[in-house]
Amino acid sequence: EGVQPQEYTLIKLQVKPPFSGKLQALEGKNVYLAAATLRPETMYGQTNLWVLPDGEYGAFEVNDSDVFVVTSRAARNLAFQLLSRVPEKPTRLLELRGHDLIGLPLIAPLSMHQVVYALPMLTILTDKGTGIVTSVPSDSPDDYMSLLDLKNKPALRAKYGVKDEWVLPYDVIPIINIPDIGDKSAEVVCKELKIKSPNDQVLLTEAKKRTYLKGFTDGIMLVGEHKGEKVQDAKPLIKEMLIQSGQAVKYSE
Ligand code: A2H
Repeated sequence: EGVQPQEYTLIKLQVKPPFSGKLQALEGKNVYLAAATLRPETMYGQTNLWVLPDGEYGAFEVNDSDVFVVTSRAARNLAFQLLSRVPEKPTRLLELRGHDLIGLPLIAPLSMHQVVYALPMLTILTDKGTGIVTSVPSDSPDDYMSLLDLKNKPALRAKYGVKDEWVLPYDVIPIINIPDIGDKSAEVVCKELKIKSPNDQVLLTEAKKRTYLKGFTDGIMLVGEHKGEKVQDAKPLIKEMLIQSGQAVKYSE
């Protein structure tokens, strides 16, 4: 972890009731998978959510009605920022593994889809953010490669119990234009660099370098309330709107 605190936006993806499996114990509550992002303006392009299959998560009480699913590490940090009822000890209602979360149907703020699904990503770090990552394959090379891998490999889907209908109907959605790159910058750059796998860290680091800063400095919104505006200008406005409307919260670590 760096010396400077990183301010993330936690996007609240709500689990659609009725609940099944372990989550049945939470029936009647609003349960959110809380995904840490640095790019709240990209939420229009969400196609799914990522969890680490072997990751250790918990369902933590925020208040009488709301529950956040995050790693225990994130819950401890969040306790001081948000789960303030008993700041020193967040109340864990359920212990969960990533495997328990795969396939959950979710309502994702700003997404063009009525429902998106929680899917496995093997490169998630458990010591960063909440261990839950929302997927925007148009603008994130990591998300693009992980989604492509699941789409291309029936055996990979079978290994993690992923149904075709959670993955195959979800195509990359253009949401930001980067002059000189195009409308789906992550896809364009992953193809240019001929990246073959979500584990190709060296090339993915290069892909992120080529897209991330340019997306911020030169990007133009193609969708939403700030269509036609610069990403730089739209980003803080979209972030504030998500927070004010209760669809996101701030989180620093
Ligand atoms: B970003 P930084 Cl569109 N493990 O959100 C792996 N990756 C994680 C993570 C974890 N535990 N927690 C968060 N992240 C991802 C959107 C996005 C992101 C776009 C483009 C680039 C991008 C949609 N996914 O990040 O190391 C999250 O993905 C490029 C770095 O703290 C989060 O923002 O700088 C970003 O990494 C935080 O990374």
